[in-house]
This record gives sequence, C-alpha cells and structure tokens, in this order.
Amino acid sequence: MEFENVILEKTDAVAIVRVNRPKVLNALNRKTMEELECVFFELKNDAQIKAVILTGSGDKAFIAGADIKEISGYQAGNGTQFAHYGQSVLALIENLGKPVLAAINGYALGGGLEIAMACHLRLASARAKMGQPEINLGVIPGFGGTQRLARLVGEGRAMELVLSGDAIPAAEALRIGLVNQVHPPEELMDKAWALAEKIAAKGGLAVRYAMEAVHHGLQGSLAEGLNLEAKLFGLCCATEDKTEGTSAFLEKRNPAFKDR
Ligand code: DAK
Repeated sequence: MEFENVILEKTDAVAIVRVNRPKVLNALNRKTMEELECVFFELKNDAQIKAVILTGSGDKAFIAGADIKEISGYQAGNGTQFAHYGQSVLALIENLGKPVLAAINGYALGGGLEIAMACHLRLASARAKMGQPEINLGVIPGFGGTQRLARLVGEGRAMELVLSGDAIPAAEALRIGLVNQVHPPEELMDKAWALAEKIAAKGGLAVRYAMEAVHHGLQGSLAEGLNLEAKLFGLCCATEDKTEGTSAFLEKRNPAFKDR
C-alpha cells in the first residue's frame, strides 16, 4: 500500500517505518497518524515480521511533534478527540506483540517523544534532542507524555521536562534512562538494525511474553506482576520453542525457533 507521509520497508524479519514529512521536521498531522495506524496494524498481523524500527526522514528530525498548524485550530471537543485518537495509535504500537525500536535520528519533541516512549526500546543519534515543549504552546502533552515519561524517568525529572518545556541532548537522555543507547549519527541505523535482528532471531512467543510481563507487570503491585510472570512462564513452557531452546543448549547447537 502507498502512503503519502509514511514509508514502509520490509527486509526478512525486520520492518522499517519512516515518518516522511522532512519539510516540517516530520510533524504528525492527522493523516500521518492515520497512516501510522494502518502500517502498524499491518505489521501486527504480518507473521514474517518479528521486529520493527521507527524513524524519521532526513537527518534533522525524528518527529518534531504534533503538527502545530493543525492543532492551532482545535477547540476543547476535537482536542480531546485528537488526544484519544493519538493515544489509541500509540497503544497499538505499545501492544504490537513484537518489539518496536525507535531510532531517534534528530529532534524528538512533544508528540515525537511521546511516540518514541510508546516504543519498547529507544536508540538515539548523538545529535538528537528530546523534550516535551507543549507548555510553551499553552497545552500539555496529549499523547500520553505525562504518563509514560514519569514511568520511564521518575516523577521529578518528568515534572521538570514537562514544566520547563526544555529539550535535553541525547547524552542527558541516556543518563536519566530516557533512551537505551546513543550512537554517532552515521551508525544509528546499523545499530538499530543489529539489535532488531538479534531480537528477531529469538522465539517470538518468548519475546512477546517477556514484553508483556515487563510492561503490564509495572501497572500493578509487585505481587500481581509476579503472578503475571509465573502465568506467562507457564505458557512459555508449553511451547515448541522452549523444547527447541533447551534441547539446542544441551546438544550444543544454535536453536531454530518457529514461534510456536
Ligand atoms: N509542526 C508544524 N511545523 C513544524 C513543526 C511542528 N511541530 N516543527 C517544525 N515545523 C516546521 C517549521 O515551521 C518550519 O517550516 P517553514 O517555516 O520552513 O515552512 C520547518 O518545519 C523547519 O523548522 P524550523 O525552521 O523551525 O527549524 P529550526 O532548525 O530553526 O528549529 C525546532 C527546529 C525543532 C527547534 C523548531 O522547528 C521547533 O521548535 N519546532 C516545534 C517543536 C515543538 O514545539 N513541538 C511540539 C509540538 S506540540 C494535543 C495532542 C497532542 C499534542 C498537543 C495537543 N491535543 C489533543 C490538544 C502534542 C503537541 C505537540 O507535539
């Protein structure tokens, strides 16, 4: 399927999704959000694809936020509606059942940082800058930023970023745990690709259950999380991949997982 603002490439088990509006630093308008929804829905249902990289076109921006021109016309009703819609697209990414790696190749601001935080892993270019500048526009983050940022970096740091509107450099983002890795700009995509391929070679069910245990476990108490982990561990034990993985270890060979 051809899209106007999103490019989808698939190679073996890894897909790259590129937001492609470089003239406005890949800002997210409604059409781009709809195209991302279509693309991620397709990737969720594509059994060949086992890991996804999300990035932005050009060398300046990952995504510089929601399209300010578009949101300038919003009133209370369609503002709330847009926020709910955006949150549903980010929830689709977060619950894809396969890892999505954000390759943050430049500015990740506002909605851009929010979409990166809905991804499972974040790798940044050393040139990237990240922040929640919504406060400078008289609004607050509307795509889950107030919630996911605090969960990732803690309440104090999230409060500082959301209230100051300041953007922080990649090195600081790494220091506070907002991104997993920082790389020279020219190496970012190779590093993201290598990590995506590494995860894609694992058993898909174990990857899915591991993501579910970490992510959903954090929503409740420790006891609930441990209970969820035990349940998912039990499900892993019923898979062919567990038989293959343990046999391969004992037979001193590489496992060939089948995601069953
Ligand atoms: N939207 C629209 N256009 C944008 C844009 C954006 N977010 N960011 C950049 N552009 C456009 C610029 O207008 C400019 O267009 P032309 O003037 O060339 O036509 C072009 O991209 C290049 O940008 P600059 O000339 O500004 O480039 P610089 O290198 O000088 O500066 C910058 C780069 C990233 C520092 C600067 O562009 C900037 O500050 N951009 C805005 C960043 C920002 O504030 N992003 C957060 C947007 S707010 C909501 C739901 C969700 C949200 C809000 C409400 N409700 C449901 C109500 C989410 C809000 C956001 O994400």
